Formats: sequence, C-alpha cells, structure tokens
Amino acid sequence: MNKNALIIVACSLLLGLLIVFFGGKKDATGSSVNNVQNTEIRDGVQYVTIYAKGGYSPKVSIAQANIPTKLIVKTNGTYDCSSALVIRSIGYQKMLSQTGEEVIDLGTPQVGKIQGLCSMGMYSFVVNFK
Ligand SMILES: [Cu+2]
Repeated sequence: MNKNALIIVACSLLLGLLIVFFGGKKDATGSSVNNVQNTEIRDGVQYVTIYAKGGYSPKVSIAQANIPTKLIVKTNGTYDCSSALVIRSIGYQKMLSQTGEEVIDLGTPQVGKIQGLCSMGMYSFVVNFK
C-alpha cells in the first residue's frame, strides 16, 4: 500500500514537472520567436534574417524603413515548399537551395510591409518597416 502510494505520488510529481518543463519551454520559444532580434545594421546596410523550413520564422519581423536592406533567407534541410520563395512586391521568385543562405536585395524600403510567400501561398512571413 505504502509503496503504491509512493509510486502514485512520484508519478504525479514527474507529470507535473513535465508539464511545467514543456509548458514553460513552449512559452519561452513562442515569446523568443516574437521578440527575436533578427535585424542587424552593418556598414549602413540593414540585414533581416528569416529561417525557411516548414514555414518561415519569425513570421513577423520589425525593421527600420529608409535604410538599404537585404533579406537573408536561411535554409537547412528545407525539403518543403518554403524553399520556393516568392516576394511579389519586388518581383522575386526563386527555388532556394535546400541548405544555404540566400541574400535578397530589398532596396531601400519605405514604411510599410514586405511579404514573402511560399509558391503555394501556404506559408508566409512579413517584414514590417517602421
Ligand atoms: Cu507552400
């Protein structure tokens, strides 16, 4: 009886820990995706980095307007259609390599949004220039 009770307590504890751990981890990942600093200005050029694999991450980026900007799209074993990238506003369409880094010149964006899509329009990302 005592042994069984102990096992039940231990199991509940373990389950609780698992929930806290994975729940917490999920939250942390979620917020870090939203708050991630994926823009960088080097030598007067702004770089915005997007990861493409099973969709695009981060889905929403915030960048500065009126600065020459390049979009870096990183793939890493990307066999899904997020490697078929379309950015309509700049007339860009390309099949990215499955693993690599694509640098796309966005010119000097004004205030507004630039949207990237997979060729099927299933996955998307937005860079919000402010
Ligand atoms: Cu797609």
